[in-house]
Amino acid sequence: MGVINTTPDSFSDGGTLYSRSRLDIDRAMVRAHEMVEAGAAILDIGGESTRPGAQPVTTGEEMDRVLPLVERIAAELAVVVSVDTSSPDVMCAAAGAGAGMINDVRALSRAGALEAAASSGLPICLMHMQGEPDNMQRAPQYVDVVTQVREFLLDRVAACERLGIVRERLLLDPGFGFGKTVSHNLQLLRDLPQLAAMGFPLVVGLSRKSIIGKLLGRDIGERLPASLALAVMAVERGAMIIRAHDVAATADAIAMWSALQELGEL
Ligand code: PT1
Repeated sequence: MGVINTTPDSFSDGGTLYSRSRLDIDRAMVRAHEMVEAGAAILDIGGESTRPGAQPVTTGEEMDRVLPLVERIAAELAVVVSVDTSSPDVMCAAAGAGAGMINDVRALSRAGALEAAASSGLPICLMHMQGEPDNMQRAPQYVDVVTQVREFLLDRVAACERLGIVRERLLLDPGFGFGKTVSHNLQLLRDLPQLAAMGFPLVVGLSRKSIIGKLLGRDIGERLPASLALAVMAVERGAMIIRAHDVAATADAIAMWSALQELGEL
């Protein structure tokens, strides 16, 4: 899953798709084509930054950023378009514009989100977060992070099922970096097989995140090698979808793991 941020303040590639403070759709399309060429099966389009400390945006602003791009990618490219949103209105509009998946870091907790996602008919990724992006890294606390993330996700699955969303439409994500310390993130990665055992496809996003900065002292632009290591570790532990900025490099790293895997099956 390749990441395309349409926000001017993305943590990793903040505003690189902007020219004269306007989102440059043609530049975003070049990025989309490159990612598909490099092996992305899904492109995740986000119009609200959810990195630590980020401020919310209005629905109108999010719509203006995301919809034109969802529409063009869906029309031009053979790839599933995922819309990274918590807003029910954006979910409905994106589904109408050709989106093939909803990715909600708030796991459909906003008023109307469960209903909007249900009526879209689309697959949905439910992610765990403690707090809100604005404050989530202030003092994350868990008694047992793995158990609590698992129980939260199962509660959200149950909420989806009550609205008639069948399990086959759901993917789960532990939400690395969303209200978690370095130790919480490491415990989740170590015990990812326990989360995979819930029986849903797991989405994992660790690409360029601050856990790498905190452990290795690397700036954002120096986090690719560690991101690749984390991607392979996640796949090894049962992740099915890796959310990544550097699609070509990530696809190669995972292809090497796959080659070894296939040998084992001979
Ligand atoms: C993710 C994810 C996401 N991450 C899903 N969607 C972001 N399903 C946005 C940091 O610690 O992991 N899964 N959508 C980006 N959010 C963050 C969070 C970016 C933490 C950076 C950090 O640096």
